[in-house]
Amino acid sequence: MSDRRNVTPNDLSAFWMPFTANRQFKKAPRMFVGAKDMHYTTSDGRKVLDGTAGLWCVNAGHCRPKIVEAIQEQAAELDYAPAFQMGHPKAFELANALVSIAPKGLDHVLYTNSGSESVETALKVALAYHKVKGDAGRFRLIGRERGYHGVNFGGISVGGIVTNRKMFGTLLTGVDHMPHTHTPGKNQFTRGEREMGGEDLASELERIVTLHDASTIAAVIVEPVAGSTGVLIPPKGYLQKLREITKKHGILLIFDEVITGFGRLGTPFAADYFGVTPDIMVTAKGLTNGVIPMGAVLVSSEIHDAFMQGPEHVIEFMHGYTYSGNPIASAAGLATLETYKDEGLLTRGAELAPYWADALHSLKGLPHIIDIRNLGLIGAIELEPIAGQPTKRAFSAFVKAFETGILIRTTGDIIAMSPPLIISKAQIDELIGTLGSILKTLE
Ligand code: PXG
Ligand code: PLP
Repeated sequence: MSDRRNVTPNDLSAFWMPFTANRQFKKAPRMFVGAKDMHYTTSDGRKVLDGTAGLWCVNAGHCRPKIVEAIQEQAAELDYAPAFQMGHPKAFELANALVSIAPKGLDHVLYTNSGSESVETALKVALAYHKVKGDAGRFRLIGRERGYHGVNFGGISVGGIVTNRKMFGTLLTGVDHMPHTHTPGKNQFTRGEREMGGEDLASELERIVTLHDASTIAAVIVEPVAGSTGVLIPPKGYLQKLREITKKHGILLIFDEVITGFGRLGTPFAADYFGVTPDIMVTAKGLTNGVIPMGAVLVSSEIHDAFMQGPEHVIEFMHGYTYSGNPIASAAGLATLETYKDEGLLTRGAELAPYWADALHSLKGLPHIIDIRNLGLIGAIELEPIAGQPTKRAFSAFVKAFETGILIRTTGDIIAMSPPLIISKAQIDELIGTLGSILKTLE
């Protein structure tokens, strides 16, 4: 056992950091100590322009007054209330507020504390729904290659990121995957949705349904726009076709809107952008502006009502978290939705998207860039990997960007950006201009 007396306040060794190269980080740490609106402040006092809304979550910008006050007040008034067999008003208020901005038909909310927990919750609702309807033969879950659905067992099982799966044994059984929608070498530098092959790609689901038989399939889960894997914009017609196939076969369609929810595409949800309503919608991140951990799963009345039967004293769905609908998270969620509403942020992305797209695509022609993609206020720049050293080129862009004063994200050799929805045009110019100058210096 290590001797705890040896731990000094500045010792970085105890915290085993998530999705981080720990040894490399601890040799040259990058620390934020403050944030306001579009900027972070580093431990050495520099301002860094936030090009990623934290990790795709701070959609209204940092330390917004309404949200800060709501949290402070709630912490002093009611800190915690038991989540099971007890309630408090704000959890109900927030559920109503969420339903009022959600696509029509998604009328009930289950709370979680993260995107990963939202995914587990959604998958369990889907399986249990068929069971309560007397259709227990529907046990299969269908995800997609390169899909990211968080890091818990259900999520990595339906997810398709090999490095996130391969260490963890058998995972869930009864899972299959559709092909991903990444088409390197085709459709590069397209603005918005890609033209080719959407219906054909979605028809792969029909092949999987035929293979397993529809009567064994409970649900299909996809990100409307795959974010974590490097921003894969769906080809035109793809999501519409998935909806058509799932409906035809009585299979539930789950949209994982952890990244696309809360205005990222210039509409409240991606479901609105694409005109496709799923049966279950998974959210987190932007729900509380990233400030307090919280997620929410929205389900149709048909699903909810299927559970509301049998003796009334019996718990209808054996699931929930100690912190489901936590009072402080609920207060943060309500203040976040108010901030979005006050400032028109859930649709502001639609106004800015053409300017954002022009700025991003102006980088075409710089060294190493093999693709540029955009949708709403999401942008990605794919770099040619250094031969034999994948991820290195993009990571060095990330480090230089941080040192120069902008925050970007990289995954593999793809740079992803998703600024807070309050970004100004001048700040878009600054972000993309700085990134352009960094790309010119890359090895
Ligand atoms: N589903 C999707 C679609 C996500 O993008 C999760 C589930 C899991 O959420 P939690 O809250 O458990 O992390 C996510 C999270 C990145 C990045 O830079 C993406 C995520 C998280 C951290 C970094 O791409 N997505
Ligand atoms: N592990 C143990 C021993 C517990 O008692 C609980 C909750 O009561 C959990 C895990 C789950 O924790 P949570 O509800 O915060 O997800």
